[in-house]
Amino acid sequence: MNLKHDVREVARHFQIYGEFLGAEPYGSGHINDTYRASYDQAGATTRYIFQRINHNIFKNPVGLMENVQRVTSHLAGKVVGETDASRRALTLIPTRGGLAWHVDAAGNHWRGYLFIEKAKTYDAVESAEQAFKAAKAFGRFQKLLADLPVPRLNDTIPDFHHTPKRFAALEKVIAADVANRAALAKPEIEFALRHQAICSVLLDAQLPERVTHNDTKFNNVMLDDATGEGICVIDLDTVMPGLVAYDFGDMVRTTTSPAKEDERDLSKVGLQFPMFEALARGYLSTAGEFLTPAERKLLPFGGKLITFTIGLRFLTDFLAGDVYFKVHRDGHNLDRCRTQFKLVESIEQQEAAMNKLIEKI
Ligand code: ADP
Ligand code: GN1
Ligand code: MG
Repeated sequence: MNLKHDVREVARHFQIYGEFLGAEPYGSGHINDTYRASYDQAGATTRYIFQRINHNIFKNPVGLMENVQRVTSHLAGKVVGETDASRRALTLIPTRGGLAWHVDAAGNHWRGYLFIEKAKTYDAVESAEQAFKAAKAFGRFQKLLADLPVPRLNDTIPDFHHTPKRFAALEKVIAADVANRAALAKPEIEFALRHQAICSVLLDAQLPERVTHNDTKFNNVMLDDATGEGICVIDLDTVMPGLVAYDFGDMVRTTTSPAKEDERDLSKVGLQFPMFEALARGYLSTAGEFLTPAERKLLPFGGKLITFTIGLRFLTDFLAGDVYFKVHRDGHNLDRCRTQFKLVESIEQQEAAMNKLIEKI
């Protein structure tokens, strides 16, 4: 296979014993380049993940890797002694020079992880049980990081979930219309502009800052093949100080509608209440004990706001000519935006019931 990167050459720099057998692109993330590599270790085949950090998006890859090192070692300390401990937190592979990342000749930053075997990620949720288990794992993740020692983690992307700034970025690309696409997205632009009033609600609510994941989409938690348990939270690039409403919100965005993020048949997109209920119960089973009343109350709103915000970002990228998210077909970002806005509408219709349920649990 002709790969975009020479993974064999990258892999040489990591402390892995055995013979490199090969590597292939892996996963469906929108940002980094992920490869699964196989090794022959004394007759047994063992696998590893190598990832190239997208430095166009993460401008400070070293600061990012410092975060990842601190977070993974903190989590490893928490799960030590549990069965299957090495599958419950990501484990970085050190380089031959003893660092947690390798910089290649082209200036790319690479990291290696133990491959979490016998578990999978899913691009679309299949059952309420999965929603429960994923949310429980993300809640536990926040709980385990609540006592991460100072200093504050680096902001790997400043203002990542700052919706008013995301809104302003959209207004800017609408005005410039560099790719000549605004005419193709009229209803979506109108939808976005109509919703400006919700943008600053969470920022104005004076919620506590915590260590949060910030990218809790359903395919960023690995579910155990045998038990379905959310065994390991992955994709730690955006773990930084944030609000729990965004984390819960991104779970709502990606686990309450059974459709894929880029589904074209919008009749398949919508919040299914039993999924939301499972999600809320799963999350509160681990995070419930540390949330303040205000945080708890704003969880459903977080679902609406983050879905709207990610929709804004897809729309912005569509209008800018697809410069941020990886795309695999024409109009891909517009399709993604449409599913988000459809889901926002569906949440709006059910928001009162969602709020009531959170009060009840
Ligand atoms: P991105 O930032 O591009 O989304 P991720 O870190 O989420 O990258 O990785 C992409 C995919 O690779 C994940 O959805 C998951 O399926 C797989 N993956 C990542 N890390 C591991 C790991 N340590 N073990 C097994 N699979 C992994
Ligand atoms: C990106 O890396 P990935 O694919 O898990 C994005 C998230 C978006 C998500 C939408 C660093 O996540 O913010 O919510 O796509 N990550 C970054 O699917 O921008
Ligand atoms: Mg991911």
